[in-house]
Amino acid sequence: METSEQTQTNSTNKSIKYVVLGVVVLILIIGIVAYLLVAPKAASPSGMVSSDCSSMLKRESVDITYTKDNKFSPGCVEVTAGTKLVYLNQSQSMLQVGADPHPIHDGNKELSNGEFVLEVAEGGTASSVVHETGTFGIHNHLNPSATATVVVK
Ligand SMILES: [Cu+2]
Repeated sequence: METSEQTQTNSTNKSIKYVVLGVVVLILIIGIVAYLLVAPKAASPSGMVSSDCSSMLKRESVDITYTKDNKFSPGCVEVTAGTKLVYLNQSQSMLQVGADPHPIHDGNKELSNGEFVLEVAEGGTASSVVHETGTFGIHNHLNPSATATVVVK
């Protein structure tokens, strides 16, 4: 037989269980919503092309500048197959353009003129012609967090 004290303890345990269950469900819902908000952005460099990709179709050559603050500009560019990409290094250090992924660079080496890295001295330029269509990533091998996307159509 249960005493009234035990009955009270049991019902308190039950309410604690419901509260814990509620918190767990709430955390799951927040997690799913956060994932849905973040996932499309995370997928954009390799998968979908975001709408802020600069369209520079049907040009003979397209400039990609490596800026003073060590970023590629534009960070995403759409070009037509056969376009010459001209890398301009305006930073204070050597730029080594490498095809993603770092550090193995076994992506589309057309972006680095067939080389493991395409070196661009400070203030200098280097170029490479792209033919293969698709969405490709590049980075500065000496500063791999600096990346850009080239969409070849
Ligand atoms: Cu690299």
